[in-house]
Amino acid sequence: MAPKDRTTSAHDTIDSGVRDARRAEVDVEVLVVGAGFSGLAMGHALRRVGVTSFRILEKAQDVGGTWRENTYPGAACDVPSHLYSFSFAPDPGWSRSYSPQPEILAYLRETARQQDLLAHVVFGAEVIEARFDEARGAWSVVSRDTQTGASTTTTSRSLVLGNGALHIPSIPRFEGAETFAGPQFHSARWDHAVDLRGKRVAVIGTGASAIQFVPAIQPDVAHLSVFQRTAPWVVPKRDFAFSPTTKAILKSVPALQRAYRAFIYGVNEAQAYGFVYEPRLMKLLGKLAIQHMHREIAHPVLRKKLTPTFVMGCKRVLLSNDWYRALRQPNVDVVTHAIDRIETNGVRTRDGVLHEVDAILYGTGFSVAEYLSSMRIHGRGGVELNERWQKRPEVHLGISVSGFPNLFLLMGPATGLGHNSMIFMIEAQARYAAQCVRRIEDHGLRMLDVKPEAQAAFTREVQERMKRTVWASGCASWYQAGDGESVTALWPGFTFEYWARTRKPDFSQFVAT
Ligand code: N01
Repeated sequence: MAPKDRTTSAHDTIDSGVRDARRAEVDVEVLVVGAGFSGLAMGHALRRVGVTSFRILEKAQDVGGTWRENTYPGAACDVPSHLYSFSFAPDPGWSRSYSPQPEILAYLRETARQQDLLAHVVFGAEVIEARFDEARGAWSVVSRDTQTGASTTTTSRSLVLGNGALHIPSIPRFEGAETFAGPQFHSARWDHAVDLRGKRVAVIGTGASAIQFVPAIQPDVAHLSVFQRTAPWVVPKRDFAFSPTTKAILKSVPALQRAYRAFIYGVNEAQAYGFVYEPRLMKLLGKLAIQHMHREIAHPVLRKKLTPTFVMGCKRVLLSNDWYRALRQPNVDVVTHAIDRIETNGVRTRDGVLHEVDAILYGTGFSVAEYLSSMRIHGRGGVELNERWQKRPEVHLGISVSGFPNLFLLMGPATGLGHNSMIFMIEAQARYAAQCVRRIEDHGLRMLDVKPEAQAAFTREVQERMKRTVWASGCASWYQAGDGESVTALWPGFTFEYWARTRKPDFSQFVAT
C-alpha cells in the first residue's frame, strides 16, 4: 500500500539506524547543479544545517558561474562589491567600490577554497536530465562528462538547481548572419583570440553588457557602429578605488565592514519604493539621468537618439561613467535604424545603408524564459518542467515547484531584482532549501512537495503586486515570461520581506510523504 500523504510534525524524527539505511539508498543526499554564487551558497548553507552528503555538479572546469563565463573587456559588477559578496565571507580587500570581473572570480575561487567546498565539486559534469522516482523518493540525475562525452547517473534525495538564469546567450537570427566573413561572437562567449585593434566593429545591443565593453574597446578600434534598438536609462556610477588605509581599517574592524555593507544595502533597498510602490518617483530619477546624458552629449541629434522613450526602471537601469563619453567619440556611430540583414562584409539596416565592418559583437543578452532548457527535469508522473512552464513559470517563493518534490531552485522565477544584490536573495533561498533538505533527512521523508494551492496563491500574489510596479509599465524586457505579457522574473517587493518569508519554511504549505 502506498504511504499516506501527510504533514509531519516536529516529533517525527527518525533514529540514526533508519537514517543510515536511507543514506545507503542514494549516492548522495543532495545534488546541486552549478558552482557559481548559487551553488557555493548552497554548499555553505547545507553545512550550516549539518548536511554533509552533497555533491555539486559543474559543467566547466572552474567555479564562478557567470563570473567565469563573462570575460568581455570592461566586465564589472554594477552592485557594490561589499554587498555583492557572501555575508559569510566578507572581503575587506576589494580594490574598488564596483569590482572588475577577474576580482569577483578570484573571490569565488578563494571562497570555495576557504569554505572547503572544492572537495564537493565534480568539474566537467553537465547535467542534462533529472527524473524523480516516486517509489524511491529520489532523483536520478544524468550528467555528461564534457571531456569524454560519457554519461553518468547519480541518485540523490534532493536536487538543487543553482545554474543561474542568465547563462544561455541570446543571439537574434538575422538573415545572412552565416555569410558574414569576419568573426562574430556574443559578449558572454568573448573570443579573446580576435584582435579588434584597428578594426571596424559592429556592436548589436545596448544593455548592461554592451555599456561595459563598448567604452573598453572604443579607443582601440578603427570604427564602431553601435546598433541601438532601445535607448537605455543610464545613471552615473559612484565608482572609486579603496585606498590601502581604508582596506586596512576594514580588515581590522570587521564591524565597520558590516556597517558599510548594511549602509549600501539600505541605500539600494530604498530604491525599491520607486520601482515597486511609487513608479512616479522614477520620473525624478529619470530627470537626473537625462541631465547626466546632456552633460556628456552636446550634439542634439545624438542626444535625441540617446533619450529613452520608456519609463525609467522598466528595463534594468544601467550604471556608467564612460558610456556616453565613448559614444560621442568621432570613431563611433549610433545606428538607430533597425537591422535588415547581415551580409558578407557588414550589417545592412532597413534604410538600405550597408555598415561595413570586420567583426560583429552581440551584446544581445540571454534567453531567460528558457533558462532551464538545456536540462529535462521530470517530476511526479513524468511531467517535464520546461513543458509545464511553457506559458509562464509558477513557483512557490521562487524556490519550490508543485509536482517536483525535493527540488529547490536558486535564483528562480519571481526572485530577480532590479535594485539590489542578488547574493542577498540567493543566501535567503539557500538557507530555506537547506532547512527543507534537513527536514527530509530528519523525518525520513520520501517526498516534500509544495501544495498546488500554496504555489497558486504565491503566483497570484506576485502577479497582483506586479501590476503597480514600474516593470509592468509597458516596455519589453527579459523580466517577462515566454508569453511576453506577465513579468515573472522579479520579486515585487522589498528584499527584507522576502528574507523574512523565507527565514523558516512553513511546512504546512507542503505535502510530506
Ligand atoms: O542583455 P540585455 P545584457 N536587434 O538583455 C538588444 C545582467 N548583467 O547582456 O532593449 C537589436 O540587458 C536589446 O534591445 P532592446 C543584468 O541583469 C549584469 O546587456 O530589447 N537589438 C538590448 O539593448 C542584465 O540585465 C551585469 O530593444 C537587440 C540588448 O540587446 C542582464 O545581465 C553586467 C535585439 C540586450 O540587453 C543582461 O544584460 C552585465 C535585436 N534583435 C549584465 N535583441 C553586472 O554588472 C536584443 N537586442 C552585474
